[in-house]
Amino acid sequence: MHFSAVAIVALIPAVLGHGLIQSPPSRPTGATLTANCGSGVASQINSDNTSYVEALPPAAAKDKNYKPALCNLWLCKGLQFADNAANVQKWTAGQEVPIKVWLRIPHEGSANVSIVDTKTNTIVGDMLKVWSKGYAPGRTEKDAPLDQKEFSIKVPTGLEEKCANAGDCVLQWWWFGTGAKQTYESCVDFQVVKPAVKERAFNA
Ligand SMILES: *[C@@H]1O[C@H](CO)[C@@H](O)[C@H](O)[C@H]1NC(C)=O
Ligand SMILES: *[C@@H]1O[C@H](CO)[C@@H](O)[C@H](O)[C@H]1NC(C)=O
Ligand SMILES: [Cu+2]
Repeated sequence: MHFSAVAIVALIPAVLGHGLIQSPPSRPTGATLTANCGSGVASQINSDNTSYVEALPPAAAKDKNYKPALCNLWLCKGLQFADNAANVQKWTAGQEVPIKVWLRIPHEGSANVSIVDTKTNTIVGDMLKVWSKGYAPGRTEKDAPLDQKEFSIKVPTGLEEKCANAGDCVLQWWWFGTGAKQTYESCVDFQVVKPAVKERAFNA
């Protein structure tokens, strides 16, 4: 067609996406996303669920079904707890949780993993993982060091109240490609449960 080769190459990063948490299962799209964020946002994520956040606000702004009070595009890309309610992880303090990230297309930059209070969109406690630079270098997924794609986090102590109810907290992976100036977010839903052993001792 009449696209130049340069234009086509420039289009690829916008069309193909970038990354998400593959395991444990991260928030997918669903009926609640469409209801709260609108079908423009939903169809963007449906066409590429690893796509970047910056493309979403313009899509939402055009959509009369976008409800900013229920859809924060900068928290889990607007993906909704109700669409992931079947995949709530049950964790205990101190547990090591293996995480697997799909870095579909690398864009070197920074990344981190933290627990976020979904009501206030604030980070709870310390970052669980930080790559302040050098995250996702190279051109294909295999260029990225294995420990950027497969790592584990330790569930902090003291979240048994704050994160007792599914949906109140998420584990969020956040990556910013410095050159591309694109942000990627992916969230795991979990609840922190009290260890069974302790409860038995307490009741005795
Ligand atoms: C993302 O899309 C891929 C197909 O491209 C699918 O296999 C995967 O389950 C999806 N993941 C999420 C979290 O939506
Ligand atoms: C976490 O990562 C995001 C994206 O790279 C970045 O904007 C933010 O400043 C980081 N925060 C910390 C404390 O590393
Ligand atoms: Cu890109």
